[in-house]
Amino acid sequence: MKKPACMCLLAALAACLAGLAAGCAAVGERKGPPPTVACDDLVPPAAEAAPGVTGKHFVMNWMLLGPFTFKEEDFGGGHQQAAIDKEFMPGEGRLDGTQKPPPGAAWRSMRFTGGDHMGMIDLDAFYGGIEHAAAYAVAWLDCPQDMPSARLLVGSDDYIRIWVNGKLVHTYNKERRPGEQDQDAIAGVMLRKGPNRIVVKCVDVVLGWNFYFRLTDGQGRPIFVRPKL
Ligand SMILES: [Ca+2]
Ligand SMILES: [Ca+2]
Repeated sequence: MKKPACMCLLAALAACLAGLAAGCAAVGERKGPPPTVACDDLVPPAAEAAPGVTGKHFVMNWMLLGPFTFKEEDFGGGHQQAAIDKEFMPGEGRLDGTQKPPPGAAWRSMRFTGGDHMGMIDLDAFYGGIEHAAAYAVAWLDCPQDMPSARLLVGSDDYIRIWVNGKLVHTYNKERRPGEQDQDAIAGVMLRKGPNRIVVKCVDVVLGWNFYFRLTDGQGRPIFVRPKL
């Protein structure tokens, strides 16, 4: 049965409030392509650049697809690490914002601010504090030149899987953990001149649900991210 308009408005208001609680600024709901809405510029560091990290080094513009919920007893219960292996969307490593979401999920473009946690993409607040859930985050990073040995520095609460230009480059599926900056380092990532697609899958078992994502060059110097939105 079709929901009354007032119910839809209430749902939209609740989602908006959840977004505000997440310390993120809504940049508008997407209704379809183009996927370039979440495209940022990467600015490689100069040779003399200092290694200091600021909020401007984290990728904060993402197209989110979710939430995909599961049950407490799924995946063997307990820590439920196997949830990160589940393909909640077919062809998950190549999501680009054009795929039709299943019932209960939606594409939404968001610019997060991190709030009190520099660089945090707070999915738990964004999705209203739900448990046993997964979401995808897609971003396009525009490189002015080939970067053959970029390094990804990521953190997650709880599990995370990452694809770069369709290639699986990282999975964290050990103990549940609170998310922090730079928990995992992925070296030798090839970024090519022009747009590069990043797909993140992040799974929450309980409580906090978030991830962090920044890049450095091969020498560990932070790459600056210039939002296009
Ligand atoms: Ca949660
Ligand atoms: Ca958690």
